[in-house]
Amino acid sequence: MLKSRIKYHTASFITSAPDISKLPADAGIEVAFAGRSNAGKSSALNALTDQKLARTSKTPGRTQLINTFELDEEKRLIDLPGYGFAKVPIEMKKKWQRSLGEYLQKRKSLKGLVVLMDIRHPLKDLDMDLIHWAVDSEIPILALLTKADKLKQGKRKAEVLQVRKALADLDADITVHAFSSLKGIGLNELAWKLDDWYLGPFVKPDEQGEEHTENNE
Ligand SMILES: Nc1nc2c(ncn2[C@@H]2O[C@H](COP(=O)(O)OP(=O)(O)OP(=O)(O)O)[C@@H](O)[C@H]2O)c(=O)[nH]1
Ligand SMILES: [Mg+2]
Repeated sequence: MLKSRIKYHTASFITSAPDISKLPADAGIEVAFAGRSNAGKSSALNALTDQKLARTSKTPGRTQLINTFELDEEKRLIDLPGYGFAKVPIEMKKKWQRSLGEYLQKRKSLKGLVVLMDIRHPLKDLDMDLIHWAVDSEIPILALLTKADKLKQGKRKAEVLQVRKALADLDADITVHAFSSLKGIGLNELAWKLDDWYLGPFVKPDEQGEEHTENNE
């Protein structure tokens, strides 16, 4: 059971949009899952919601529509089509790159981007393009290094540290965690970050109403 403030298992499918212009109205708060095809976006959404909401596949490039889900009227989750799939015609790739950039730049309700990268080969050129667009648009990022179950713990930790170090140079709001839909690694961290994006930072009950005095000396 997830220890989150929002009950992610209540998510339900709203619509599949063929492109950005057909998405639901740009209101409320939206969090999108993006990454290379086969990175594990749909699997992560299914693990988070504990449902078979998003179609997963062994064939990369499976999710070509933008699938949208809602937690309530004000909160949406978006499963974006994967990029970088070799067999997609170049024109389609360019079209998708353009609309992805446009989405990140123009979508007002987009309050957080989950970037999923296979822990065994993170930070490819297209991942960096995506991360740069989000940083330029001041959208906070949660980078999940997926399929962490494929690595032993030592190597897993080393990869996380390396990615953290590489992204620290951007001086942006970016958090990095190891993740596995299969083993539940990083699932609470994902839910907590989404809680923060949807509801604002968590304040412990005993801290409520108290002034922050640390910097007031
Ligand atoms: N070992 C392992 N395999 C995973 C994990 N997450 C996903 N996979 C596998 O990776 C493949 C792709 O997963 P998807 O969730 O469909 O990936 P996607 O990013 O949605 O792919 P597209 O929609 O094609 O862009 C499937 O065969 C999954 O079973 C994981 O945590 N561990
Ligand atoms: Mg998918």
